[in-house]
Amino acid sequence: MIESKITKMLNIKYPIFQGGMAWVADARLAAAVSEAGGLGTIGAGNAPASHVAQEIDLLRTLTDKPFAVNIMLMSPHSEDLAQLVIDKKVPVVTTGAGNPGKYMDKWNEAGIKVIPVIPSVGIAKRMESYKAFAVVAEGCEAGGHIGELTTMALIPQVVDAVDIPVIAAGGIGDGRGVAAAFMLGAEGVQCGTKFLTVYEASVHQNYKDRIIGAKDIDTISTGKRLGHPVRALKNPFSRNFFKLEYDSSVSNEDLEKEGSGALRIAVQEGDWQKGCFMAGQVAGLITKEQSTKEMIEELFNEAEQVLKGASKWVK
Ligand code: TUI
Repeated sequence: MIESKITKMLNIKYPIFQGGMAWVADARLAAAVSEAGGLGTIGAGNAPASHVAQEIDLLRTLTDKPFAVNIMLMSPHSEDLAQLVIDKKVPVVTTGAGNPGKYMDKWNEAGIKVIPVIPSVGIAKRMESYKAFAVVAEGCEAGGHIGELTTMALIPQVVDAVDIPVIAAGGIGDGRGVAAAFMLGAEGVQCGTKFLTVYEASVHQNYKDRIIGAKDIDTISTGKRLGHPVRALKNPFSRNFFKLEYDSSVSNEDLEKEGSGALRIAVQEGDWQKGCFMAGQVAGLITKEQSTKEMIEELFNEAEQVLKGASKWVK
């Protein structure tokens, strides 16, 4: 059993959040994670509030355990979603891809526990000043939209800079990674890629197969020129995007157009030529499909063994 401030404060069994992956993190996946003892998350992505409202209602028919909704702040629907989570009395809100500052007061007043995902110390401190409940500090090993720093460098610096709990994300793919996150001072972990291959993830089989088949060097970060770098599997889509990014005759507008819709194509159609298969560098550690419950139990059994054995280094 690994207990932390996060398990106690959120009333969950395992200190693990499931990332709010756009198009992937639906009610079925989130409910499976919460039922297994972690914090399941519905990822709003670019979906309208009406769709997310249905997902929240569906999740509540599947579990009565705590859950989160992730609001991706680049979404055109963020304003509506900010109100929806209040109306639906969502217990925990995580945010990504931006600064949630303008919503913090009303979320705090509504009693929502707000846990922004952040890529740097400065932003973590700003979130603490806005009275965030905790932060998820995400290193650039993660899949999807990423910052500059690695998890190994980021976590201890954020832990030293803030007094609120820090949850580590990016590059955590097995029990050793979970144990390492605790050693760096984190109170919990968030995983995304690891949840792509669970049975309850409604992701195209091609996506799952490509994650399972990936090696350590099979991801690439593209889109830095647009101000929002994204890590995904190397494939015809991402290699072409990388090429266009370094072609000065291609405008930023055309580059944005090239990327739009590509994540949905990967998740729903499994199209290896045209899809953006967002994934973290731990894809190379993922070797099988399994149930969410088994995956979380395996992860924490291994982490416990590693943490218990850690004293062998000290003479
Ligand atoms: O948000 C994520 N990962 C995501 S969002 C996403 S959807 C998307 N699709 C295409 C292009 C861009 C996004 C896919 N993956 N992770 C959390 C995260 N948040 N990473 C980095 C940040 C972040 C960046 C800047 C958080 C705050 C921030 O603040 C900037 C400011 O102005 O304070």
